[in-house]
Amino acid sequence: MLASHHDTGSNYLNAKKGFLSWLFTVDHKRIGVMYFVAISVFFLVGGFFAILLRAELMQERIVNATANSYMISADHYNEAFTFHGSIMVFLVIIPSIPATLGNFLLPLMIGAKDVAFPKLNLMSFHIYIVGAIFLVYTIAFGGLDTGWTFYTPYSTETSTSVVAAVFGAFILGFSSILTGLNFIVTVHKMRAPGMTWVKMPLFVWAIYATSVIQVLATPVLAVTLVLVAMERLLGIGIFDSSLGGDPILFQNFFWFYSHPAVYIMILPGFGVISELITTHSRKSIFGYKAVAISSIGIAVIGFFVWGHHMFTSGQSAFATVFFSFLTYAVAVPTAIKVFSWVATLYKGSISFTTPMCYALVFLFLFLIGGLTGIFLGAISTDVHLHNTYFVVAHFHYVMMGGTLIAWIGAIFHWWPKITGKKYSEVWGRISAVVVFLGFNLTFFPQFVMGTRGMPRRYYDYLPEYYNFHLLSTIGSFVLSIGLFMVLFIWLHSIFFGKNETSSNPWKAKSIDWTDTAVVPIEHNFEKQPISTHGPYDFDEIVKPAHSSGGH
Ligand code: HEM
Ligand SMILES: [Cu+2]
Repeated sequence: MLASHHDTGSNYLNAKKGFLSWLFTVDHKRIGVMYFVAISVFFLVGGFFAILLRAELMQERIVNATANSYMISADHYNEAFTFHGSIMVFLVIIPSIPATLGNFLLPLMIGAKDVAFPKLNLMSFHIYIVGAIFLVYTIAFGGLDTGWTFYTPYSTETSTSVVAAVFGAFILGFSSILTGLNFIVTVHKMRAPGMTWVKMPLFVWAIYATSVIQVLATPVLAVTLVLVAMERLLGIGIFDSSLGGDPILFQNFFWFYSHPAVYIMILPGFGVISELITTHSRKSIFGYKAVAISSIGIAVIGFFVWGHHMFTSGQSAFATVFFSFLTYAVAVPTAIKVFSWVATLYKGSISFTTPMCYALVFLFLFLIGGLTGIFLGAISTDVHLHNTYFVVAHFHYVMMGGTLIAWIGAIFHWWPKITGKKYSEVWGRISAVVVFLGFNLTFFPQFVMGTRGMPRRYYDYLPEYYNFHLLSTIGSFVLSIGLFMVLFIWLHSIFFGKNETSSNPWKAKSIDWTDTAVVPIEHNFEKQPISTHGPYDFDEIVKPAHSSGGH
């Protein structure tokens, strides 16, 4: 029973009962929880394929091998990395923070009863599930072997289920667009009295900037994917050069969405980190306005750098220089954030809680991920590194080391608010260490072998890369152990964890903690909250009361 000391015991979790009361809820918190469950399941599916890939790559080169001498054949290897990539990008990383925590927290943080359009919000979730079914359908029927990027001309020629997959991604795009619209209107129209733009928590700024990109960029992907399907079904000659089309046009379209999309992935992570670092070091954020505005800066400049994915695609020299320059420009607002977090930590009263540990893991890994992006943004080095494992390592450091780690840290941070339960702090910290070690062991060797020329997306390789692949595979096993620990901590907390008794165990200052019950009630607040101070006005240095739970 989830009860608190200052309410009647009724909260959003127990207000209504039964499976259907969840499936058709319009409560933004329940919708957030449903996304959380769905995304976690897809993460397990995507992770399964990752382990399959790593297991194959652990196999030493077989002399005089045929494609079928290996654990998985060359063709199945192509399918495995396509499933892994598309599931992780479209079903996990893009929706991860916005759909789960954005939904759960946005109204709570700005003191609103719900998002602006609750029914539309529910619809976005249902659309997400339908899109996911189409994408996952290809695993069982017809396969998919194009890579998550669906590059033409291969995607218009292969015999696998490209149409179903792009249709799935098309549908998922609508979920993303509608969620973004909903959040934009919510931030503009639903803020509590007194909550000016500069009093909004930085997570809200980040979700806002993300939503703008979602609304502006996603339609381009949708149209592109429709064109791929049309090309396959009708041969209209958009991308096929024999019909007068241009396959490079696809790359321009695709990256016009997909580079902004990497900021859809990382900006919410940035938002999370600003919350975790301030709360767990009892410090106001260093340079609030700079951090807030840099999110918008990243969102805007991020639209003009897509050509850095095409340095070697025959792009003009002028375009190449132009895109390289802008790529450096986008690194500036990113660096502003990193400096600001470090300055916030400086002389803070840091408590090494599980969320803080994950925030530190994020800082370390994202720094490596971001800095290696600079090597890729420089034309002379990218010509060598493009399509090698260096790129694979780069984007895993930013997408997994960044977004996913932030997501896990955030779930730990808001766990008491979401579930009303405590979790094991000790095991939480241990999991952060195991994930950190496993992650670096998996992906750091990939930088090294990438610089030495190991190409990406190959099921086999020359003997000189064997040691790197072996290390990487061992690392992936360690990483899996760490992630399963996280899963068990959460499950253990749900079934055996002690009830949380404080409505604000971390002594945070934002409305989501200060004005809600231990577990928020159905319409969030007993009475309309009024914003009287900034989200990081920690007046006294206090150690959080929440220290340990169910161990
Ligand atoms: C912080 C500054 C960053 C810079 C300067 C940067 C730069 C680049 C460049 C130039 C490439 C193309 C490399 C090539 O294919 O040869 C690239 C690839 C990539 N980056 Fe970044 N990046 C940055 C951050 C990020 C972030 C935050 C994410 C995601 C959260 C991300 C995700 C990716 C992905 C997914 C690819 C590879 C796509 C593919 O070919 O499959 N990057 N990055
Ligand atoms: Cu990019």
